[in-house]
Amino acid sequence: MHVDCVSLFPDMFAAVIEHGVVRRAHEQGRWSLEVWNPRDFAFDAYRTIDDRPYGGGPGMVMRPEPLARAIDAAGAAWNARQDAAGKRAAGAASRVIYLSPQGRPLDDARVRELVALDRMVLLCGRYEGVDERLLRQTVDEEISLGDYVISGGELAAMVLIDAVVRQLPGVLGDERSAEQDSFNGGLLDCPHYTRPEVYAGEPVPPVLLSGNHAQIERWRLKQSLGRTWLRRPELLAARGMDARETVLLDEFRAELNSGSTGQ
Ligand code: 9WO
Repeated sequence: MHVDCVSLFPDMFAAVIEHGVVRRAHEQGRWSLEVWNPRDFAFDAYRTIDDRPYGGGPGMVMRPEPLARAIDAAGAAWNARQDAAGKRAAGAASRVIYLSPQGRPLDDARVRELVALDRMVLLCGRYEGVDERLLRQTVDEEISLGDYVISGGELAAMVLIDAVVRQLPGVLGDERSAEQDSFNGGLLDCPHYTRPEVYAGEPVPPVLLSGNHAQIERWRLKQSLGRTWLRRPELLAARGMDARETVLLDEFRAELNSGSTGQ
């Protein structure tokens, strides 16, 4: 996977190159990153990348031409590399993605589809946003991470990079990747505990100390179902439950009413 980011703040992307699982995958060549600064593609005397909004109002809007040139330059560099590797004819899959609250909400299913791309171009807006004509003509897809505004698209782009890169083949260990299969099967994660056995008067649920792996697996699934039912009922409705899961969720509800945290 190759990622081209178009951003006025190239240095921000050190955050994703320099840390953790995503850094290791980068070092191993599983993905590559190039950042393109629209400032370098602004050719008027003042190298303007933004201007006042037509119709008036506060703030500034990013001009389309420097963004289009930056995106084109990224595409040309990619094509040249593909040609050099003799891969051009194969027809690689690329998408130009704009990160904004107007986009389609990102979920695990879409992340898994993006993993199949050879290349993503992530357009990072600043100020009040990007000229609509650039979005219409050049952007394939608009993605939102949620219903809130942040100061620019960079942090959202890095969240997307992290979510996609950790799903690339071989990036997470084998045991993790099996368990990571499809967002814990469409359920929220179960609670986790580590040492000490009693913390601030609260013990670890005894079943986790029992060594009975079938019972532990059963308890974890019950907790996942219960938490999803309590916190994100729409996820449960979207996914449905089999007979065993229905029994487990009934047990969770009964234990909730009796105040038991138990087995
Ligand atoms: C800025 C602003 C200032 C005053 C009044 C209204 C305003 N709206 C915005 C705004 O939405 N700016 C955006 C900043 C322009 C596009 C890039 N920016 C952005 C992306 N903010 N939040 C995101 C984002 C991306 C993905 N998922 C959630 C939020």
